[in-house]
Amino acid sequence: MPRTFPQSFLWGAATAAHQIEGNNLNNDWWQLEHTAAEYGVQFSGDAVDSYHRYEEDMTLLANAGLNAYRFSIEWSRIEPSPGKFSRAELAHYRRMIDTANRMGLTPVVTLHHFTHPIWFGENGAWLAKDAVEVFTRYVEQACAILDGVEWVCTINEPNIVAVNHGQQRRIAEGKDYQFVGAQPDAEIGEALIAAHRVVAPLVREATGAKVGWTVANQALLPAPGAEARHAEVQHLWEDMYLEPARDDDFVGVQSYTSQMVTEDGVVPHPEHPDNTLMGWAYRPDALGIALRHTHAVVGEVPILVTENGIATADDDRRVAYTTAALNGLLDAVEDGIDVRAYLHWSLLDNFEWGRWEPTFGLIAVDRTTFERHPKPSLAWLGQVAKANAL
Ligand code: GCO
Repeated sequence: MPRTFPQSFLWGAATAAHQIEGNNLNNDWWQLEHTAAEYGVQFSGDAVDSYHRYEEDMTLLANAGLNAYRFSIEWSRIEPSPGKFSRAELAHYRRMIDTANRMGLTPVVTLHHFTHPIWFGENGAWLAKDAVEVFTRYVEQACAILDGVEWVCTINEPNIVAVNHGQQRRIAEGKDYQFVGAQPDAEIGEALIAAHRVVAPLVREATGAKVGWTVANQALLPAPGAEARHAEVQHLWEDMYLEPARDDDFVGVQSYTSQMVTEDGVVPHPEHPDNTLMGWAYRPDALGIALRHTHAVVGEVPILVTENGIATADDDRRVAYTTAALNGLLDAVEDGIDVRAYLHWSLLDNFEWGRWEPTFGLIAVDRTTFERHPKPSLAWLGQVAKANAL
């Protein structure tokens, strides 16, 4: 018996500007790529040139039978210097929204996906006294192009932003980069929460969109005896970011794997040596755990799965992983959890933040010619979407 998904379910794929556009010369990641070669960081360069090829990318998605596309707009293009906004770039992103709508793809638009303008970083990034004000000024300008957009995400994975920027802060303070055991910097986290609390109602009022943010969920499970430590880590890594979502129109769940919490903190599950190209355990059951935990914290706020996927060169494994994850999603729905969307990470093989090897895409890209090569998993996901059943 096929298992069916809720009515009007959104089926799509997700991307982020810096990972696919190419030549985001003016953001902090571009800067990092060009200063952190010693850590083996690779360049985004032209990425997969989706800045110019977004129409082709959306066509592939829509023709496969999917009905939604999550993408981000790039702050550093829109506000190349403080308070100076580029009408041309705003118009570019408006064209993307119009293109998606024309193709029957519901756009899910992210305002901040990991990158900020270099000048914002030089001013102290999220710890600057005026960070919230400066971010709000950008968001106000972005609202002008969001007319008719139904779903807007303010900040992608604030909990991971708090890890990454916490590292930058450590380095600035003369401490070493922490390869193991890095945790979210709670002070940066508080600044991100403050920003979200200001801009979410503003976007809601200006555009009528449903507004929320998307939280990385690691399906954290306690090692025997480490329950108290687990509760602390759960708060620091996820719950402090989920709690503000109780006031929102939706929350995004982003799930890839499960991790364990011991007295030493977050560690990989020892019993899962079966790794992916990210070095993460193969745990498609993580999505069900993530949905249940998120629901327990946010209550009746609707949930969108805004990212879920696997880095693998074996496309059959991608289908197997996604099938198992979707069964976990259906179990959660059967238990009364309000899940409205499944947006697969990712539409395209892309720049995985310093690395090109982990391929998450439903579509492969030849990085010399930029030719797109859809993988069988794209057609498969399209069939599931069209049937709205598994
Ligand atoms: C993330 C991201 C993506 C990553 C993906 C795989 O939010 O971490 O939104 O940018 O590429 O999660 O690591």
